[in-house]
Amino acid sequence: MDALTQEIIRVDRPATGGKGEGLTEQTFKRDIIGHCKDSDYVPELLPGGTRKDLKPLNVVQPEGPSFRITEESLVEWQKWRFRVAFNPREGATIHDVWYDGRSVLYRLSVSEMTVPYADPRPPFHRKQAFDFGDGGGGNMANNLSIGCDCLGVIKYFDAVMTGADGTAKKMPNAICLHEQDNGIGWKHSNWRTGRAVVTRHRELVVQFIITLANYEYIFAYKFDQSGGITVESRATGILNVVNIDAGKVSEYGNVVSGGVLAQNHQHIFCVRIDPAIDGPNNSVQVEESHPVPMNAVTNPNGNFYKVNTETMERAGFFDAAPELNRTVKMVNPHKKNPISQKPVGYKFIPLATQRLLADPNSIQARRAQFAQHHVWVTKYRDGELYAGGRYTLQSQEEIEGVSDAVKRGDSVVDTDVVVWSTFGITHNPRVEDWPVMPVEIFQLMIRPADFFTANPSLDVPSDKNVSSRVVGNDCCRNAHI
Ligand SMILES: [Cu+2]
Repeated sequence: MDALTQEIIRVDRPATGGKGEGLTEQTFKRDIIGHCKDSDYVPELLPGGTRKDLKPLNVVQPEGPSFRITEESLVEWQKWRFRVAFNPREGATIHDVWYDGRSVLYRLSVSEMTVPYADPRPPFHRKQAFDFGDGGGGNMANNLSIGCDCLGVIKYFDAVMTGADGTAKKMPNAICLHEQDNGIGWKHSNWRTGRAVVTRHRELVVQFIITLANYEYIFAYKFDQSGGITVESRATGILNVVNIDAGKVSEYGNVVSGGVLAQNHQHIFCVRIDPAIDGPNNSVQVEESHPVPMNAVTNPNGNFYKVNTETMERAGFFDAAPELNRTVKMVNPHKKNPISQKPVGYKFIPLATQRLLADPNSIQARRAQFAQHHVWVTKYRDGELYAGGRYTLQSQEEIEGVSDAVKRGDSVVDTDVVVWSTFGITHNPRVEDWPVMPVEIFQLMIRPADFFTANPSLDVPSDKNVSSRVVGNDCCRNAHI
């Protein structure tokens, strides 16, 4: 359609064929949905209803939560202290993170994500979402509801958005904050004395959820008692699908239900980390563990491996290397750990997930340079927050995203550095992803590395949880072991 004259210029009928049929062949029957089946996920529409063997599992905090919120956005929880903010583009962002009076991060955010589809048939070759740049992680945020999206004692943060007419609009419950138990934190049983000491791994979770058309993404910033920060992303919702003729299969995706072709695609996220390890001026080290050939003098038994640490001099990019355990360390070069003599820092191991698959000359690849490498290191610049550039909607290429920032070639030694971590999933859909997809979980684990002088969670109490109890006899009468 010509948007100006509102005139229809052409009608395209997408191909619906299977393997071996051309990109534009018109193979469909007149009744194009006759072979499609009902696909429901709403409980009252399920033919068999929901399962009946679940008992309640309550999260009870009789004395209330251990966190404290003041000045609207200042969160204090045990030794952590940070601020929570919200904006239309990125959704929830974390600012000014301190642990026990020491600065850790200046800002933490989900910067961008892209979802390119791999079906070459027109018009599907155009399918590529930039969820934060196109729709807005904040614009599309859900109104979270108690007892469903978060369990336990919940603090909700409202957001204020700008309406299309420029007026301020309150978006209630856009972010939730709660504590959760994530299994064991640390444990040791002394075999000499028989004494076991065990602590729980409690986390403080800042969560927001976005719905972008068919998909849902659940993002969580999780702070733990050992000084760790985990950025978690969960993909769920409904696959983006197209029609396929009855009985056919396709090399462009998987048939997940009658007449339903779920096309192959990728989801590639980028998390922006602006560290402030004991102050704003930091450096980035890349640590690798290399095998060493057997050698009569230095490695006579062949078991030695060497750890190489290099400081990045200039802005640049590199990729995950699980074969070298490649690790990114954000360090303060002026402050040494008194025990290890190494600079204090925080580290993460880039997730070794597949990078963007589209041909480097394709529009998909040109629009998403950030998705072509796992780690980007840049020097801070005001307003430089978006990995895929500020304007992604109908873009032809990535402008002023991380790849342009790196091209400046700034020195990144002992300065205000920014580290960008790209990871994701190559999603070749399964039948089990239909009609609604079980969550696919990613976790970027940012951990202290010689920042403290010992395990910071040593002083977590190992108190017994008094509301836990042994299963009663009546419950397991029919169990056979
Ligand atoms: Cu997917």
